[in-house]
Amino acid sequence: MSDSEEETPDKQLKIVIMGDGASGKTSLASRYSQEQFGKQYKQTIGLDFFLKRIVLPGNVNVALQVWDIGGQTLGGAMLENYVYGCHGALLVYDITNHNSFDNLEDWYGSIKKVIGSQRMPHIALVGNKIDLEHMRTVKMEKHQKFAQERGMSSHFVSAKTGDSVSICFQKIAAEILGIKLTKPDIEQHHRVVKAEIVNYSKQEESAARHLPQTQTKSSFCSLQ
Ligand code: G3D
Ligand code: MG
Repeated sequence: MSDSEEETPDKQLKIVIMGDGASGKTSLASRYSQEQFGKQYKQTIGLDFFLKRIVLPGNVNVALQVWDIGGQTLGGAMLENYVYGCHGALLVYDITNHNSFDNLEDWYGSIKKVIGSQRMPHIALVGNKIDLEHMRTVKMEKHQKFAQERGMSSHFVSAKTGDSVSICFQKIAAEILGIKLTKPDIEQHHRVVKAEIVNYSKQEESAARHLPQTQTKSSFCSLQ
């Protein structure tokens, strides 16, 4: 609403990021805000939000007001203010931390409580830290079931690598506004994360012979 805004966006959406501590909420907000503005995301006490302008198909200008609930915990006194009037909520968990997934039921409940009899906002289930896929403890089916049962949209991201972060917000905004994203729209936002596929069974021996010991060790990750 400030006078300094040159162009009035067609729509303004309030999106809140919720979930357990250490699930990666701030990292996600930071990753998303930096990619557009190249500015350092600042964590402040109390109100943590930034504005991001995006354009959706049909030339719809959208200002996304993204709120990071910061250190707010379940049942926190300020939670109501964060959730109030939001159009969308991201329920974020860490795919390597089952507890953070289990607690989403309560986070979901806290939104319901604030919203009361009013229309529920769009809720997105976001599994973060997919760069740590080998350490995943929350099964994909559990994630899908949770989302389906509550009519939530479903996303997997890595705030660390940036994988699927931008498209996650784009999809959520589009869904709230009832705008359909085409395949090219989606592809445009997909950040390609390069991964080297190495056939260890064949290369292990030659790698061990040709590389210094430390380098050989770092090429392996443990699969569970
Ligand atoms: P929060 O805001 O939900 O409390 P943070 O979570 O954004 O502070 O992140 C908590 C920790 O998880 C941080 O590690 C952060 O670097 C890490 N993290 C966040 N997102 C990802 C991710 O996608 N992949 C990986 N591998 N780590 C992630 P530290 O060590 O700083 O506590
Ligand atoms: Mg945080």
